[in-house]
Amino acid sequence: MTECYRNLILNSNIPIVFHESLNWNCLKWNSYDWCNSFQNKLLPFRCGKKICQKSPYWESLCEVEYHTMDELVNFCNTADQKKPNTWWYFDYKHISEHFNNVLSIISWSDVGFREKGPECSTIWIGSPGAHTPCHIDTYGCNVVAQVFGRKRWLLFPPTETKHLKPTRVPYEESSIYSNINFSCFEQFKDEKFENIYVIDLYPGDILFVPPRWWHYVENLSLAISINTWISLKNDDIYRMEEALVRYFISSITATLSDDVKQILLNPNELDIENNTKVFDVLNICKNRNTWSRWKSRHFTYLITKNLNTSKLKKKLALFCTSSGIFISTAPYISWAIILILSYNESFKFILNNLCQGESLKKLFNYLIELKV
Ligand SMILES: O=C(O)CCC(=O)C(=O)O
Repeated sequence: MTECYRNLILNSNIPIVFHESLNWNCLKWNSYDWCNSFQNKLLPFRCGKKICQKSPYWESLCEVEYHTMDELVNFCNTADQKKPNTWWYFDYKHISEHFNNVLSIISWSDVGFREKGPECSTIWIGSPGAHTPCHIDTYGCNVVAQVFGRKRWLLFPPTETKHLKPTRVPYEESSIYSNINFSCFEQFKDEKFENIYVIDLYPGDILFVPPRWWHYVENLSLAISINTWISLKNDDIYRMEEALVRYFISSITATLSDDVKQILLNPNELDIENNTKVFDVLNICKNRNTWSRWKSRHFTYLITKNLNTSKLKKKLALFCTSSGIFISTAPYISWAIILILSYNESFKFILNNLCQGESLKKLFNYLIELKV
């Protein structure tokens, strides 16, 4: 049976819900059992307001407050009277960093992923109304276990990207967000989606989210879910492309005003100038040979077809073979692209298309089409 889950998950390009399929012990726990297992630990909760505004309630707008699990349970029991318009979310937390004592409740081998230890899991605990704005995750696919309470998922296939108003350029560790505020019905009731899946999860349910499906997620009650991401073959290529985009975008925006940055940048990653992670990723990709798989597909094409400067060509060719040289030649690449973009009215168009998740590949293809 567990192999059956695995095969279905790895071969599906639509979401799958396995109802009441988990048999983890914690499914028998009530809210007090959960409180006991967290032992009065103070947890950082993202705190938001249930307000109907035009844009999504970005994670960076939320204040962080520290509370225990007991306080969360009390808050959920009394919030309606005391603070009707607020929610708390302890979200996207690596479980092993916070609760080593609850690791034993998790077994991904029950769903066919024996290679995934409990430590490869993230936990999401929140009050009713706590939510994650609509986005896609750039890498992997997602297996979600609903262990307590009820949670609603709105899921959209990648073909809906055109209707979801992606916000911005994706780069390393990015998710790509939609500009639509799904926590407020008024803001999306007039949008025309061809495909939308509404899935309510109950304790014991398992949800599979295929790669690059958009999702908006909201707690319908005090709810706890635990998930793990399954890596996919092309993740390292996407990771590398995003790292390069991050590098380009940080160069492009370095001298811009904060107002312009607000428009161009991922609201959750305004620290774009911090590029240390980029080089870590590029080095890992170099070690895994991602460079050779990628450069032959896109980069040499860019060099030969588009950048007709022999000096630059030489430098770019060097760039392809050594990440050490990458560091010194990368500004050239950035500036070449900035130059091209700044003379081209399609700048905005290109950035918008970058937002649609194909990152550099798209940029390069557009440059080729535009014959710049
Ligand atoms: O449960 C949530 O609030 C969001 C989950 C999510 O975005 C994910 O697992 O990728």
